[in-house]
Order: sequence, then C-alpha cells, then structure tokens
Amino acid sequence: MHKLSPERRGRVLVVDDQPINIRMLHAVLAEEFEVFAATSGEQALEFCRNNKPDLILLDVVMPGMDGLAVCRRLKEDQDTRAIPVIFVTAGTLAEEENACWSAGAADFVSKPVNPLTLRNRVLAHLQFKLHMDALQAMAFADGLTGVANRRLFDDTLGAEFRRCGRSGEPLAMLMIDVDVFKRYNDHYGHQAGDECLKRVALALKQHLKRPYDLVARYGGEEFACLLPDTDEAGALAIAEELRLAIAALAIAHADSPVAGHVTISVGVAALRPEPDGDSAALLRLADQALYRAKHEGRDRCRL
Ligand code: GH3
Ligand code: MG
Ligand code: MG
Ligand code: MG
Repeated sequence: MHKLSPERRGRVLVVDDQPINIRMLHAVLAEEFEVFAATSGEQALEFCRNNKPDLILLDVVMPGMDGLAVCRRLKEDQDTRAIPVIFVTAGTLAEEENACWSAGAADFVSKPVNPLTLRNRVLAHLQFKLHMDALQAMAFADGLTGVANRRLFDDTLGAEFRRCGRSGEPLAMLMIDVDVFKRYNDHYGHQAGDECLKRVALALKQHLKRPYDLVARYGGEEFACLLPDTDEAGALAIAEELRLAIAALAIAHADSPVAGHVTISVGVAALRPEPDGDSAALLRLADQALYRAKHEGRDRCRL
C-alpha cells in the first residue's frame, strides 16, 4: 500500500457541523495524517488563513456558510487556492455533485463514507499536493544559496507594488552588491567564491526578521531585498545593519582595496507606488543608488 513519506505528515482539515462525523473521519485518518477540525465554514476559513492545511475534507450542508461558499472563498484567495478540497456529502444528485466541481472541488466522497475509499483519496491528493509544493519551492529558490531567486523577486515586487499602490503604504528595496568580488574569485578560487556567496545570503536572510521581507539572489554576486511598509529612513537603517552584519562575518578578502574582509555596497530606494505605477521605477532608483555607493568608494549605503 502507498504511504506518505515519513519526513512530512500531511495536514488535513476536517470541516463538518456534526461532531460525530468529525470523530468518524478523525478515526480513519489520524493514524497517518495530522488531523485538524472545524465545525463551521467561518471557522474553517479562519483556520486556513492562519495554518494553511495541505488538504480539506469539507461537508456541504452546514448552518451559516455552507461548504460550497467556503470552497469558492478558498479558491478566490491566492494564499489558499492550491489547497485541494474534497467534498464529503450525502447528496447523490448530479446537480449537487456538479455544484461541488463548479465551486472548485478536487474530489468528492459520498456519505456514508467508505473508510478505505476516503483514506486512499486523501492520500492520493496529499501526495500530489506535497509534490507540487516541493516543485514550487525549487522553482522559486536560488540553486546556490537557497534564498529566493530572481523570478520570485520579480513576481513579489510586482504584487507588492500593486498592493502598496492600493493601500498607500511605502515600499522599499535594497540592491546589494559584493565589493570587488572578481578579485575574491581570482585570489581564493571560484569554489571559495561560492561558499562566500552562501554565507552572505544566509546572513542577509537571518538579519531580516519580518516574515514579509524578502531576500533574493538577483544575479551573480548581487542580492535584492524587498521591504514592504518601509520608508527611506527605515530602509537606510536596515541597509546599514546589513552592511555591518556582512562585515561582521569577517570573511577574509586579502586582495580587496576596500578592507581586509568581504564588504558590500547597498543602493537604497523607497517610494509610495501610484495605483497604476510601474515597479521598474523602484528598481531603477535602487540601481542608481548602488552606482553612487560604488562610485563613492564601496562598503557603504546610499539613497
Ligand atoms: P564591484 O565592487 O564593482 O562590484 O566589483 P566586482 O569585482 O564585484 O564586480 P564585477 O561585476 O566586475 O564582478 C563580479 C564577479 O562576481 C565576477 C564573477 O566571477 C563573480 N560571480 C558572479 N556569480 C558568481 C557565482 O555564482 N559564484 C562565484 N564564485 N562568483 C560569481
Ligand atoms: Mg452537515
Ligand atoms: Mg555586480
Ligand atoms: Mg560586485
């Protein structure tokens, strides 16, 4: 029999207004999967916002918000769209089943529930979901350093630019470039250069504490940070912290004319996006600021 890989137990949310149904589904699934319960549609949405389960077993008929409405809401929201929803329902009419598919169902199980069918449908959809998650993570990670890649940065920049354009919040970005890194490679070798980039990436990531700040490898020895809800002064302060954090790694760079250790230059930019503005404007500002930091001697942050 197929089993889920042991390193990651699937997290299943069971939604039903009848506690006896929840107990029954729990009894079938709890040995293999991590099972959570909600007794109303509202509770289910709240749980999904905060906990992102890997799969949802959803009752159709519930007082208040019914299962179809819950499913539609989950499918409208970018953050919860990818969670597969299996409806569990007593309805047998074709129209009822059709309504579930239209709402965005991944699958359908009839009541009374056959435990074996239920378990195997859950397993099949979970395996697919976890596989997709793994592929997605790979598609958006930089292969060398493990931080976000350029694609994720560009996507996130576009999304945050639009979001801030609506909310009126400022958006900041940092363009970070390792100083005289060509000389580092020439002196220590390309492999040591790779190790250096990994350490720099990790330090940048560890220093940005807010969960919505993003560090990405923008290319070569350049990293970009996206800092939502941050103005120029805030961004400059963070840039300076990052510059000091990289210096504090004290990675020897004997051939650097800047310092005896690895340093970075940082271009800082922040603006309040117009609702129909172009995110390339922020990138341009950060690039120009980075150019100034380089031009004025490196190992510094410039607005
Ligand atoms: P500057 O202070 O003006 O930025 O000087 P620099 O030498 O850092 O700039 P330049 O753009 O001339 O060189 C960047 C170097 O970064 C050249 C390239 O070999 C190195 N580099 C880019 N990507 C990688 C990588 O993935 N691994 C290693 N080891 N080196 C890389
Ligand atoms: Mg019900
Ligand atoms: Mg460069
Ligand atoms: Mg450089």
